[in-house]
Amino acid sequence: MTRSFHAGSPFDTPDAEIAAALEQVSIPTLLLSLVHITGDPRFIRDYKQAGLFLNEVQGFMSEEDKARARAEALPIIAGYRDAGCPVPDPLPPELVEEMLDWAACEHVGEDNLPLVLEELDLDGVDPRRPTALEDPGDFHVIVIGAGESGVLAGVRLKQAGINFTILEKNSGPGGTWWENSYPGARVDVANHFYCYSFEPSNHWDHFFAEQPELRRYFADVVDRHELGPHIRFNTEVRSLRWDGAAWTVDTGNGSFTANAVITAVGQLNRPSIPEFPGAETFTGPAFHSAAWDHSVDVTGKRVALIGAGASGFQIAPAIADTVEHLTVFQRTAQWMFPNPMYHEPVADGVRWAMEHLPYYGRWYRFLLLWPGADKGLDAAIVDPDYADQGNAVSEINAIARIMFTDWITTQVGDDPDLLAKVLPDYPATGKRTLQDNGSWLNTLKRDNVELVRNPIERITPTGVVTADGTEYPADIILYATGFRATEVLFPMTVTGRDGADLHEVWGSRPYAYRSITVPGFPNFFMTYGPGAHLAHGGSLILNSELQMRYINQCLERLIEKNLRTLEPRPEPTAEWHRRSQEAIRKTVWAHPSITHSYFKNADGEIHTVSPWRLSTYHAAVYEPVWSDFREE
Ligand code: N01
Repeated sequence: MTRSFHAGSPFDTPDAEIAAALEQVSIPTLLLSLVHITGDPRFIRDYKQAGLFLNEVQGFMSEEDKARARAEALPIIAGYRDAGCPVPDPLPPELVEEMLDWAACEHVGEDNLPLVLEELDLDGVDPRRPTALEDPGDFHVIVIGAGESGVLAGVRLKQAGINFTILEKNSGPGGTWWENSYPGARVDVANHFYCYSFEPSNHWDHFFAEQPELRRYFADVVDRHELGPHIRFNTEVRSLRWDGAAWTVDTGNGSFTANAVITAVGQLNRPSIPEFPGAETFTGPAFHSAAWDHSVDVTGKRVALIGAGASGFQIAPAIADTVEHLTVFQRTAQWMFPNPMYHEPVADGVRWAMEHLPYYGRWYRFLLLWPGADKGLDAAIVDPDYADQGNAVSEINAIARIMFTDWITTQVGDDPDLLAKVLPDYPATGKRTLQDNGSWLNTLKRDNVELVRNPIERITPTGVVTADGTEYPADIILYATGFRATEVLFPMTVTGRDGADLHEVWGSRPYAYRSITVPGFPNFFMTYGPGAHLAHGGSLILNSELQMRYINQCLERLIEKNLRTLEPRPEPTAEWHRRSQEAIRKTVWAHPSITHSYFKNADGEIHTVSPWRLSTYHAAVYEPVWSDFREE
């Protein structure tokens, strides 16, 4: 039997080191691995988890049970080592399902199994990998962007044997993780889930990696898959035009032609800086969080931080102890999710287990996926029968509000002024909920930090003035004011059939059939397009993998049937858009109390966010319904 990566690599670790590692691992995950090593289901039947909650990976098990599990595990793992770490026999499907239910602390259910089993990938076959085409000919694909989804597109196109070129505006890969180098930048989805299913790095330094580590991860994937020769860096796409037979892609660095185009530009890429009157008169350095000017030293300076969404929330704690004074201008208070692991390093013992214990990494991924994905949607969907709609949209949503409120009030303590500023006035999870380990409120409580909730009126040469006339002096202004998230594909011009301009076709309401294709734009595919943003959780990498499998199938169809064009028909596209809009209006994100949110366009409508469970979207893009497409 060949050894799949997921089965763990052989080891000769001495008993004492194994015992030390077992002190650090997730015990539920260890027990699941023991079932694989021994084939004996008693390791899940003899132990019970008390529950599964996001970022709590010990199943709330008692200390006694955890100690018992470690004691049982040590001789079994030592025996496995002494036997040469043989690849465990596959487990019967019923037992895997029992393990899933045990790990989830609930019945995972038929609907979720296809997605979950794919993510587990116990067979180690990389189930989303495309089959290599027998004769791809000279069909050529342009991928726009070498961030998370562009690198993925490269991997999958290469595996399929399709010619491709990736055009990237930056001088290296990683997209968001290349650009966002501000102090404190780190991911807010746990990394053992926020990584490609087929490149499950076991080496993360942190559970929520900092930007340099993420940037390295994507560069490593590029190297391992030998994508370098396919990428043109420093090449920004300005426009693309369908000429009836092919796409012409214009960049600041030459023109390219392609049979098909895949956009992989993300939604959170183009900085948005509000037009505050007088901003141009400010005499000090002023820059956006995604374009951090590392030549500017904030040490000992008076810093105005405008915006406190996910980026500002990370910047403030990272710079507060070096600046002389920090003024944080926050328009809307944010809900925070308690996450004690947010800044925690991954212990050596955990890394050892990821590397060597069979399927430990796969089950750990599941422990992150299950509570971290569709559970968030449960709390976001409006229950029309819930009475107190101003406060919460459902009973679960109300419970989240109580929990988050408690997290905030306990930390603030006896400071009613601060509490009034930091407690949100809209239902929980109505905007992106931030991961928090207490660092935000600790920062706001510092003597050299002030949180301002009054609206900004103007900027002067020396500071920021709010609507009440107060001037806050500043040497540096940091704009952590987010991105042009609702302007999909901005600022590129995309011209399709008969000269149609995609942005004119869309207006302020971008749409796409299954978030990927648009009628009138043949052989044009989007990753992370309209309706693909995951506001409720999950990992965008997972979403991209599902989308890319679908795109690969479309390309395969074009090539193998020798088609000239493929595009969705208007009727199924309109139907998908109608259903998506109907669903999105019944979520907390559309709540009328939320006036500012990057999910909403200028009209207060939501077109970029997915209202679907991951399993629903998985089924929708598992394979194309060809009758929904027009082929030529
Ligand atoms: O952007 P944001 P971000 N006057 O749009 C404020 C991802 N991300 O860069 O809330 C005054 O969330 C705005 O105020 P309001 C993640 O998905 C991930 O912080 O609109 N203020 C808000 O405070 C995240 O959600 C990670 O009222 C103005 C801030 O600027 C997304 O990127 C890290 C204003 C913008 O917050 C974007 O996060 C960072 C105005 N005119 C980002 N206009 C991790 O993985 C805007 N604001 C950790």
